[in-house]
Amino acid sequence: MNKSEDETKRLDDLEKRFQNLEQQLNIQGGVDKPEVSEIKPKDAFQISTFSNSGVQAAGSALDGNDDTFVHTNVHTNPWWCADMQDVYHIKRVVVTNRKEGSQGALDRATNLRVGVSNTRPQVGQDLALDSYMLCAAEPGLMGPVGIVDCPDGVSGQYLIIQFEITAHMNIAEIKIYGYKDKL
Ligand SMILES: [Ca+2]
Repeated sequence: MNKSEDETKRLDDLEKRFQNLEQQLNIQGGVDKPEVSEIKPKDAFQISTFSNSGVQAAGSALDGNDDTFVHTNVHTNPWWCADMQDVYHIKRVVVTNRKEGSQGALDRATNLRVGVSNTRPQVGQDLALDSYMLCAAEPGLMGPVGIVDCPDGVSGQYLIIQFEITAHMNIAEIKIYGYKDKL
């Protein structure tokens, strides 16, 4: 084998190794960006449910109907939580406020906080502001719709919505977007 043949063989080997590597990455999805889609939790709960009506339970924020809303008792920093049943990376959360109601009800959505945890919050118990991983905190009135985008690394099984205010909590809908790690 002369020098030129030797060089050709070396380049061929390199190309084969590169192709193998490419195939492996494609199989593992390593070159693809993760696909973000809507996460649809089946289970939700909240610190308490206002006793006047059973239809204001936590699941009212996941029923796809902007006319139904959750309603807690008055708490300092009331919270709502969805159990996503698995660990997800959260990219975006859309919170729709209740449409109408008693005077000032819309203003209960003040100082929105969105976060995740791998520890299930306990119904009936306060949730400390520093007890979960924060996606975003939005000071002031949320308005009709609050949209928060999470930085990379926000992941967990439980999606938490909290308002830093002493009031009832009323939200009509929560939509969660993210992705799960590939196996
Ligand atoms: Ca609803």
